[in-house]
Amino acid sequence: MRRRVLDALKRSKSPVSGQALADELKVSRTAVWKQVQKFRSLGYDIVGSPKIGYALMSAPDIIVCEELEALLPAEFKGRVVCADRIGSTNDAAKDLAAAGSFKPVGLVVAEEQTEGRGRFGRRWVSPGGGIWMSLVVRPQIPVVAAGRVAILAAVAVAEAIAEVAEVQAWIKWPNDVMVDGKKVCGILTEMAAEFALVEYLVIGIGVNANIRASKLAQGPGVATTLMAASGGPVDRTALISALVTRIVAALPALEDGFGAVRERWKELSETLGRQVKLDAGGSIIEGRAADIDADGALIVETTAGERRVFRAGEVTMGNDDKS
Ligand code: BT5
Repeated sequence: MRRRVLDALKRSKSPVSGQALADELKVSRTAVWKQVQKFRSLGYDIVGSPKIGYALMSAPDIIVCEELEALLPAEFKGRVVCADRIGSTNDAAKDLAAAGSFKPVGLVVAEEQTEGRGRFGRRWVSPGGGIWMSLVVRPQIPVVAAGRVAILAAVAVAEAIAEVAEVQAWIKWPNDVMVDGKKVCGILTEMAAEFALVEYLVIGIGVNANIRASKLAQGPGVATTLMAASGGPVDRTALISALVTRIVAALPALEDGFGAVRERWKELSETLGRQVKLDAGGSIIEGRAADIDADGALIVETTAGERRVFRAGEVTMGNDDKS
């Protein structure tokens, strides 16, 4: 019910009377009025007059947990945690998953992170206006196949950004999502395993959504935000729901049919085919990024003519065109 009043107002180009809303949603006019009041208290600017009806003038840029939950697949019901400020959503999600709460799935979302983490313990800048979230999933896969999740998640994020923010996003190996050649999203996947099987995976995703680029302080040319790229704020709730829905729908491909996900990753890749410098734990390898293997490892053809496989590392791209 909650969401339906808002959806009806969002859909309508002109004001809608309380009676029309009540008829459409098969509830009383008082119930409609109560919902309108609730949304107003959350910052939605809904004007209303008895003669003309209700009209939604503007929506606040906040993530309302109930609203988000209503957009997610059914298994998320009661398993979405929203916080204003948190250390790291990955840590919170891990705690909940380890305590057995997030079964079969779960999601933690925060408006701000004070201890946001990147790979190798690096700091992830997470001011208000971004999307800082961690998704817990429990695919029945061996630990060796877990690398595929990063590939699948990067594809889901790039596609969800294209769908919701309407900007073209590319993937930089292993799992950065780039817009206009700058980083707009980072993904940090962590896992708990028992013997050689995955117990749960925490997919941490940070998207610079509605943040002023100056707040990122990553230096010009390095990071960007969706707001800067698309010229206006994006609907963060819609983006979270689009990417979570895509990831969950694609999970069966971890076990069967991963080839299609890999092909999609390759189409969206801005790394493959380029001259790269790869920093693999201190040693620098130069060559052409030739392919990714079935588990998401990068295959580089070195200048010495060798083919080498890298599971982790840092890529810097050369200035050649991707062609
Ligand atoms: C990543 O690491 O790109 C993974 C980032 C994952 C963040 C999410 S947010 C939700 C969840 N909770 C967490 O605590 N983490 C996850 P890496 O590839 O190591 O990149 C880190 C580097 O990116 C830093 O050293 C900076 O140079 C740069 N950086 C930091 N904050 C950034 C931002 N907001 N946008 C773009 N680049 C950033």
